[in-house]
Amino acid sequence: MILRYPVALTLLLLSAAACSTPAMAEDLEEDLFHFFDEFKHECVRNCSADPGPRECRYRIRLEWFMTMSKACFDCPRNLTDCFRPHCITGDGVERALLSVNRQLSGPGIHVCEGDTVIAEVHNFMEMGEGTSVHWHGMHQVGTQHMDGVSMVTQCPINAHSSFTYRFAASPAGTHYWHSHSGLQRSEGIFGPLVVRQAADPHAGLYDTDQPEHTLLLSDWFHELGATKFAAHHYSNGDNKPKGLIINGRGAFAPSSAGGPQTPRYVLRVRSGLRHRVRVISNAILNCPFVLSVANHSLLVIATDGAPVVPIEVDSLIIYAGERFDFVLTADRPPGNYLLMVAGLADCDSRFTMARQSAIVSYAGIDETPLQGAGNPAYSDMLGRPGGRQLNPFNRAPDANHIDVTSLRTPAGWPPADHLTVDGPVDAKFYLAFDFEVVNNSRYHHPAYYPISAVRKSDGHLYTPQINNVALHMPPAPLLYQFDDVLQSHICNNTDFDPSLETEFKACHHALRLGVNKTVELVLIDKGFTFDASHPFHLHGHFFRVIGMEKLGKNVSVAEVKRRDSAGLLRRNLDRPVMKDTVIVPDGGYTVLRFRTDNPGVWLLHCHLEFHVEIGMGLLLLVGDAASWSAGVPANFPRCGSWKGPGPDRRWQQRELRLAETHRLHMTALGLAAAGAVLLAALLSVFLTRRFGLRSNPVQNIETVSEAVSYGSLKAPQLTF
Ligand SMILES: [Cu+2]
Repeated sequence: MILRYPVALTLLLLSAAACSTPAMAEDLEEDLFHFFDEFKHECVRNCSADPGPRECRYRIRLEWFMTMSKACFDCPRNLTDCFRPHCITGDGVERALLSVNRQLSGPGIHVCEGDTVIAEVHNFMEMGEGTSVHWHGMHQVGTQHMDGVSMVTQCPINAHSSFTYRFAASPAGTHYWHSHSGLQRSEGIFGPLVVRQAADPHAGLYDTDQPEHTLLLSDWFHELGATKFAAHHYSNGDNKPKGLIINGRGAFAPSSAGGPQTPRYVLRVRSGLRHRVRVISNAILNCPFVLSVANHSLLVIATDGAPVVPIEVDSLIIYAGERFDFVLTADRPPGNYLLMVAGLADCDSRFTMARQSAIVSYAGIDETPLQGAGNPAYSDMLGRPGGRQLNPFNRAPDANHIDVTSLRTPAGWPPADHLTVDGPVDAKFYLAFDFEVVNNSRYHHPAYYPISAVRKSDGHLYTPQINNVALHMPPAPLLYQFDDVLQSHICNNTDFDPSLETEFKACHHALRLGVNKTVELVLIDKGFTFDASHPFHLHGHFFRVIGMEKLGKNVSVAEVKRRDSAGLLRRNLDRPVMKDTVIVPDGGYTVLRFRTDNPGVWLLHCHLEFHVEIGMGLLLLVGDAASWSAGVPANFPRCGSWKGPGPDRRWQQRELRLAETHRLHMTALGLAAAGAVLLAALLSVFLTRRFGLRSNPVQNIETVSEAVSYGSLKAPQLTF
């Protein structure tokens, strides 16, 4: 039958192919660019009316892209073009970036507490780099392998690969997500993550809580983060951000080009309503943001996802990784008002005066005339003079400058208080930092260009560390490949000979903590080198901020310890604020307490990208390795047989020798080994004399010494 009608059959097949081929191509195309709409996703809903839980799926596509690309057509001369699909304006200055779904910021994820977030991350980055995504603020109880820290909780997602994160949205509050691999956060991989709850203790304080009222603030370079990093660490390039963006938008000010500027973000409000506004800082460099709204006050009701007793201020300062929620009441004459953000520290009037604004536009008012105008002068964007300010930068608090230790957790919150910290402290650690003058061998070759030989103006680099140790990332995720990491490379400062204080030291810097203990951390910013403050972020936990004080321009660890023993460190145990990111005043301290109720490997680190990248962090090993890996699926991607270069070979060899000496002296096994070595030596001498065999132990020692010295031209072996 078929053979009798070959022509008809061929025509039928051809027509089927003609119909199906283009359709398949279309499907594929649609699939690749089928990005979700952050404001219209099915999981965006009223969590009181429909608490769920639901499964919420997202696709996150990471790729290199450009601001002001061809997708922007005639933007900014034609403002409408600035809102075309794939048009990323940034602050109007052209630069390469890493885009998420061809957007900047990446799309927001808005869910209800208890929903399951299922996020597919597709790595389309053309430079072949691996990646991972951290869900900043999520505690990942029982899902530590979803914390998204490359080489700590997972292997990086390889080029041309994808990985699906799946975790419970908890705790509620304003959070965000960002790459936790290398410098990718500085290149554009970040977006909001908001978890609303059915029973918000502050529900009576606002009328609306819209996803569009989430503001993600970031400092923004006019070049690649990697270029800036290399220029600063290997030469005399600066580390000062040029501009700021709010939700990926802004007008660069001052504009050198003149002419129309790219549009700023518009926050639409309705007269008479109280709007909950959620603010996130993605600061990359040392750029605390002071935020205020012209002619309006801010009623702050939460920070880092935890509610606080409401406090009314004129401005607030938000540090890298922090979040604040405030109520903005639209009670002024209808019009356009600027929400102003100005950078302090490395962004201040001494450097770049980095600043940005969004337009708070009352319903029925056209904001377009304001769009072309650019930003006001820097000095006009620092909040109302004499006004009340929350979370001050590097100054002692007073009636008008309220630090976070003055914030209180509402009575009865959280409902099941697992965060009691007024009982006995099981373990206390002093973690001190500064920009240390050490030959960081990664940036100052000890023989060719040691720090002592390089002028400050030529790129002399101070190294931010914790307790004089730099965190060197492990070559495999400690969470479930603990045994694949050389155990002698896991250390903290007590493992080093105190005489090595001024030497550069690096290892997989870690503190080992028991489960369900109350731990107190006294973070000390010695502040001798610069007046810089560091925002510290803890993964997997809330902590309570029970103390904070600026003692002077600088302070020694010995002085803080002396004050502590004399009972002079201020501690408040009356409903202290719950946070996961906090500033430490320069020349002062911040005291935190938390319960180790979430076993796993958790990073505690400075949230300034250039600082953590070169080692300002440490790993909290809560519980034991066997219990961590038990919670990780058997088929979870592993790092295979990759070998890391290990930390600096010089100290490593020295420390290994010290450790060896220590073992030989201190343990019975060591004594036995020493005996065996002695016997072997005697036997060797006997054999040499008896049979004339050659043995030259002195030469062997010199060979080892040469191999580990940077002064030698022989490259050290970098495998272990
Ligand atoms: Cu830092």
